[in-house]
Amino acid sequence: MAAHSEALVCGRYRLSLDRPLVMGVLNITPDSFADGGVFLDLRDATDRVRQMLGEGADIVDIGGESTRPGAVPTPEAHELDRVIPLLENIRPSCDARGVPISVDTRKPVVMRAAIAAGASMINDINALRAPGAIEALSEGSAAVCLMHMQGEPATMQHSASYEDVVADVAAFLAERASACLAAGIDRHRIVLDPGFGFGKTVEHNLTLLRRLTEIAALGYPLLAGLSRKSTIGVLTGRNVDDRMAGSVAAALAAVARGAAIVRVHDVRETADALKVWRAVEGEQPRVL
Ligand code: HH2
Repeated sequence: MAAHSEALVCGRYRLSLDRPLVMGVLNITPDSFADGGVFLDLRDATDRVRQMLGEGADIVDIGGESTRPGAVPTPEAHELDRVIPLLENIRPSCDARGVPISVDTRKPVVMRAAIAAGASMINDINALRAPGAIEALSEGSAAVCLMHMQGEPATMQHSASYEDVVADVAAFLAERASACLAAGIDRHRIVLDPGFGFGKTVEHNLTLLRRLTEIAALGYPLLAGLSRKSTIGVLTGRNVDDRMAGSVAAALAAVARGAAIVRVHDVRETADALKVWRAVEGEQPRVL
């Protein structure tokens, strides 16, 4: 189980990492692999975020660009039009619950606009490699999730190859964390993510999951995003909308190997599974 005694500085929030946290995902896109087209309507998206808050989300992650394998990049203006109104809509409910909002984006303009509109975290699958991205984060106190990806979403699943996937991913993440530190981003604002499914075969993903403690040893909180991904589909033979149980199992496996945050579509089920998990691990259960 994650044993971080520290807290994550997340804008105006300090998230205690003494228990694993659930990050609820909502994509306001036509083409996301799990929920694409479901929450295009702003009201539906807002309602789903409120529902996730009730289900136990510790962080809400909203995205306006799909990065599934084969995805076509979203123009900046479209991404802003999707994300900022939703952010403004959900902010009062999130603030009332003390739940930080994360924005999943690779674009510095969107990062800056999101932070200005109240986002407390930027979740970047590109690990702040775009020109101007580190600068967008270096002022202020928003947290950043640096994720590993080999290649680009459009082609990343065509020829994934590594010397040693765990060592290669760890070296990349260590370099990106150092770049952030050098730019003045405090280490307590940094989260690392091995990027399950981003330029990785099923075997790469399983190896990373089995050896996640080696990435946790870098000393930063780890985020793991396996929810409904194709590896779960391959292992279970289930379609994307029928992968909840497999995803919960993967989330628990990640937490057992040091993940501090799990990024999931099924908030309620994951939060329940983690409650049982924590009770088994010795924490006093809250009797309902
Ligand atoms: N996975 C997805 C998107 N963003 N961010 C992090 N940090 N880690 C992940 O594993 C991760 C991520 C893909 O999932 P989803 O957002 O549901 O799909 P899409 O990219 O098609 O919108």
